[in-house]
Amino acid sequence: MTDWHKTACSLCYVNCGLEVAIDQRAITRVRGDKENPRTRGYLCQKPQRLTWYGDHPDRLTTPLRRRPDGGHEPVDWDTALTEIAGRLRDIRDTTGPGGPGALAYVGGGGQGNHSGGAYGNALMSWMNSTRFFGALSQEKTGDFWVNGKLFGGQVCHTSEGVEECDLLVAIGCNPWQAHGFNRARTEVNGIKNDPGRKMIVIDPRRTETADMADVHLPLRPGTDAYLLGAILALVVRRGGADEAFLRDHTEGYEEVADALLRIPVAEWIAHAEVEWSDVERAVELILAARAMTVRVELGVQQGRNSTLNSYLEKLLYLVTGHFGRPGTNALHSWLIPLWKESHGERSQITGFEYIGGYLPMNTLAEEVLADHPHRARAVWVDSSNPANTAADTASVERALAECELSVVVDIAYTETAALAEYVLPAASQHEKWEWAFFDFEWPTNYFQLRRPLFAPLPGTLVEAEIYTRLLEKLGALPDRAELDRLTELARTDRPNLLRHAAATLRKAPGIAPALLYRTLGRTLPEGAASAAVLWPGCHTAARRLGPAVQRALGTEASGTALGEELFDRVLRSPSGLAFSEHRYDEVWSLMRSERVTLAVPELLAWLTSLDPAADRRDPDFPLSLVNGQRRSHNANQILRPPAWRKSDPDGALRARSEDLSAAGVAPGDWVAVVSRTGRLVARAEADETLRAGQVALPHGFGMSVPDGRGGRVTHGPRINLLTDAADRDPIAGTPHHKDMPVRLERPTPEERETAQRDSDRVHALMRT
Ligand SMILES: Nc1nc2c(c(=O)[nH]1)N[C@H]1C(S)=C(S)[C@@H](COP(=O)(O)OP(=O)(O)OC[C@H]3O[C@@H](n4cnc5c(=O)[nH]c(N)nc54)[C@H](O)[C@@H]3O)O[C@H]1N2
Ligand SMILES: Nc1nc2c(c(=O)[nH]1)N[C@H]1C(S)=C(S)[C@@H](COP(=O)(O)OP(=O)(O)OC[C@H]3O[C@@H](n4cnc5c(=O)[nH]c(N)nc54)[C@H](O)[C@@H]3O)O[C@H]1N2
Ligand code: SF4
Ligand SMILES: [Mo]
Repeated sequence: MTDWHKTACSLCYVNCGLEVAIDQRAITRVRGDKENPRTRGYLCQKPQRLTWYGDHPDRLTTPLRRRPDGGHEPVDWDTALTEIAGRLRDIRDTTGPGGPGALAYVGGGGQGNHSGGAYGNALMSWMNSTRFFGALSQEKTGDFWVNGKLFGGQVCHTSEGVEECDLLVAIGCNPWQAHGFNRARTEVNGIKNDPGRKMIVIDPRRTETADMADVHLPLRPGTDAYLLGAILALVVRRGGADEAFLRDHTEGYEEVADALLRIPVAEWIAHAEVEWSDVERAVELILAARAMTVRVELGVQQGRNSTLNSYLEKLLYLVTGHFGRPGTNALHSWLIPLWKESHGERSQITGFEYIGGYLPMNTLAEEVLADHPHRARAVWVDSSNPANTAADTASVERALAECELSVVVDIAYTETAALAEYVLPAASQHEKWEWAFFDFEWPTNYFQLRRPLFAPLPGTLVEAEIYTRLLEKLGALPDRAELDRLTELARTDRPNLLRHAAATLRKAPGIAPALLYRTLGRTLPEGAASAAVLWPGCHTAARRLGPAVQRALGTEASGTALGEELFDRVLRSPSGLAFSEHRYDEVWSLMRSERVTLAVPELLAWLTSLDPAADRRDPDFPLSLVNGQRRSHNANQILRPPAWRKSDPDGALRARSEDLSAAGVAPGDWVAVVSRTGRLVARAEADETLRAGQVALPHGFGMSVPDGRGGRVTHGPRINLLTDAADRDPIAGTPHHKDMPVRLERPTPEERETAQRDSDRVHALMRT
């Protein structure tokens, strides 16, 4: 009989519940966990060889320190942490007042691991630094900014009612490959096979999802704001505004309507280069919908007019009143919000606003390299691989080389780790208690605290331990006697622990995570110490969401008792649990003022200033590159062994045949992709589902892997060599990864030879 162990998939942020069979340290079989209340047994094609996430030749097993020659040497944990602590202290002590602190922190969590982030916050607090960067700040911060304006808070995040909608409008996303919501393939299939349910897809490419849609609008890349503006104008003109909803729940509709009705609809639709009749049909479906939900992703968020797009897609469901009901968009509650609230603070170096606590990821290099008294002097990276994933690889590499201290916490020897001064090996997500805060559901919301499948790989530590040891070396934690006193109180009087710790925390509130880990953590069952940081979050959630938590847990407990019960239930639910169950009308209580502020002056001004005539492409770079397409076998930078790729072994450049032949390249040949910023060579593959003039490179390649003969070889394109970090959204700073101006060329003979040799080496690894 197979012994199945519960965990979750970490290959995308849906985090499907899994059951796995294991043999020693290997995962031998994977199936969906039917007891996971959120994903209910669902599984896509990606996690079958999940074992390779934590088991490959580049797995780190010892701290590393950079040698003068640029290579790394192993050092023991105590040496690494002592040296790093000394350097951090020096940097803190020599940083003048009035700035955002000298430490730039990148990451803090990936697709399935957010435990480390809480402890990283404690380090940042000790460093008096607020300079956070991360994946979210090159995709979602524009969305957060708009939410701040509409709903009164940047942590007012929206959800989609895909399961119950009768119209799904998917804009700039490809759920068939990228998921983004629960059970995506099942849900999309369900809509396709039900004549009463419809789907509109707005994507330049006829994606797998678009192919299943009732209406596909294959717009010209970068024209979403025009098309969405035109659709909104038509909907309003045809009586699609929900007057009762607007009157009861919103402010400022008149200004919005005024701007929408001035849109030159025909001109903007022509600019988007879609068929009038298709737009008509889409508008009819929207007008007829009983429950419409709008789903967006990177096609609009990393596209031109990114933050404006986020506003328009939200207006589409707000103006039509498809909000807060079954099958529509809504907000959602959180166990603990994944990001913070910002209040208009700005970087002194770039002028960009902090959004959700973050600065734009692609200003990291600027913050380090600036000739400015408040420049970032040290870079700390945890669970992120910016040397491959942040815009403009060359400048990121320069920033890592030129800063005074760089530290990477990862499970793998990544391209970023290779450049760091210190590398600290973390236990993998299968070797520790772990969780993600991607709880984005409404009206019922879920949380899963995963248990370890294996003990930490020898030489590695869980992040909680790494950061707490470092804070101890920095003298940030109280002495042993005080820790023992609080540990005993955690055992005997947990509900009042914060009161008992108040005096200690008053001196250094930022250390709370590490303090809880060293005290409450020691009292938790089965080594769940790092879950201690969830305890105050459970109390806050119980206070904020009271009745919704009571309903979800089926309890009448309230106040402190409810928080305690929630925490216990989290600890005791290996498949995850519903922690909140809302009534639909509670959506208003999640906003600051219970009303939506529809008119956002900055964005209405932006909309009004759109000008098709000024929206021209550079004739030197006439093609639009989707730089980072989600495909069947890519998963960010998480799975490194080449043999995992069951398809697309080289990470091909895809283009229509005519765009390849125009460049003198045949399918299967090597092709050079040239942008204003860089150049790379990729395998060419014909793909007639792309729009003419649109080409695509995959996300999730460019890893440098051991070639099995003592050398290293780069697997597939390092796509951010091409990205111009300055080609970005004016509000959120998000790079325009999904619409990058490029041209294709035939590679030089040397380029072709190198590419073929590397490919042969990678293919040899795939066979072994
Ligand atoms: N297989 C796989 N799944 C993943 C990931 C992965 O690496 N691999 N990564 C995960 C992560 S971190 C994220 S954020 C999500 C991203 O998920 P998605 O955003 O859904 O995926 P992408 O392929 O990046 O881009 C979506 C679509 O945008 C379209 N697009 C390009 N330009 C435009 C434009 O101008 N307008 C419009 N409307 N569309 C445009 C592209 O043709 C593409 O089909 O995927 C998650 N899931
Ligand atoms: N050109 C272009 N660039 C892009 C995108 C694009 O579409 N185009 N997409 C952007 C998007 S949406 C995203 S989300 C980012 C993703 O890019 P990143 O933020 O760099 O995140 P990941 O690629 O998910 O890398 C996760 C890292 O965490 C490590 N890791 C895994 N588990 C653990 C753990 O338990 N502990 C620790 N400490 N480390 C762990 C992995 O080894 C890996 O190095 O890329 C962005 N960059
Ligand atoms: S949808 Fe995402 S989380 Fe679920 S199995 Fe696939 S890759 Fe893993
Ligand atoms: Mo992402």
